[in-house]
Amino acid sequence: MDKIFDLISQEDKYQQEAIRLIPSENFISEEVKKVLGSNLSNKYAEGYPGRRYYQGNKYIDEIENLAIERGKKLFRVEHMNVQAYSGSPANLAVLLALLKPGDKICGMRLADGGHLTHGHPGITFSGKYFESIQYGVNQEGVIDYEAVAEMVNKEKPKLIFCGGSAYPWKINWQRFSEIASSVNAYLIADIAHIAGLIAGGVHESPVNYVDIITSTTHKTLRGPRGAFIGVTKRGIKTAEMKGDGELNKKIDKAVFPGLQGGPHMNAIAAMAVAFGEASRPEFKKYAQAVVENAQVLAETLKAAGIRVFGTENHLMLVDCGVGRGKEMAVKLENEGIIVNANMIPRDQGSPMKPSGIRVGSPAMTTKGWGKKEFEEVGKRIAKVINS
Ligand code: DSN
Repeated sequence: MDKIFDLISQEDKYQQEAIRLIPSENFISEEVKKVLGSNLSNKYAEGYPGRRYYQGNKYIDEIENLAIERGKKLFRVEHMNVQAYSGSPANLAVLLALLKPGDKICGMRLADGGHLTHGHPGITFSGKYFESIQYGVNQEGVIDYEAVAEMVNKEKPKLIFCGGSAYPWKINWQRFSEIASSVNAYLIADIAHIAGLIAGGVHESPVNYVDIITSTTHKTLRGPRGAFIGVTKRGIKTAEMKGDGELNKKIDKAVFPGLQGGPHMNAIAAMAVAFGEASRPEFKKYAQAVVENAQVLAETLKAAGIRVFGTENHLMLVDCGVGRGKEMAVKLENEGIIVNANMIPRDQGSPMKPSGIRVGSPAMTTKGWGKKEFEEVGKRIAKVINS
């Protein structure tokens, strides 16, 4: 048998035994797993339902339509594209659809909790091919909305991203909407981290405040690795008002043929299954537990004298002392507790030697952990950091 199967079974065992606290990871259901490994991998389906460049797509069209319909209903958007291979291509598709190279974009700094695709300067596509301005957080790690408004008013970006990868607080969608409207900018909510919390009803949806919602489907949403781009009512109106034409078509054209070729139909079908799972009452309970468990963990760490940023969602940033984040992450890994090193707000360390770790509750909550287990693991983490 191929060696790869042996490695997969070792990884399986490791995933079952480890305490997995990386906030962007989760455990998919057996149904999602089955669909990912199905013969849908065999298909090529460039194009969209009813408009394919290949024959033989009658069932594929139904599958993609089902994913779209379930996704639209779950996130209450007018249009959904489910073909982007993951979150980064989804964000790039939005930039390709709405802007010209060199246009100005605005997003949260990576070091403050943002994402590479939100205009991180120098090395990324979003930072090299667009002029990027970046906002940050205050001393407490909360977005400084007044500073964002001031910067946006002065710089007049054409597009603003809100949302991030290491931001432990709720986002004030309404405030962002006012800021974007004041300069007639498109507003994009990247909800990759909190999509499950929104689907589960424990976080407010940005749908009434933003033009486009992008998200991965594998974090708190607990689906396959993939992404969607949702166009809101507001987005359709904004594009019309700007004379930009039909936003739905622009997004679809940007994903295919703009950026990608054939969609991964196994992932799209698995997304349909995950959307179905996320619309059930059990998922609401799950989302609620994710937030409660994260809060118990944060409080346990704080009670041990550790500075913690958060939390109102599924994750927190834990101050381990200047430059000690990676060292702590490695020590915790040796104890079977898996987290990632991360910058903390106003970090005195560096990206390669950050001062914090990022910790989250989604995966272990899926495994059935409750407050007791999160309190226990909090004490173990505190012991390592304080030693
Ligand atoms: N790398 C993802 C995360 O872990 O949050 C974001 O791209």
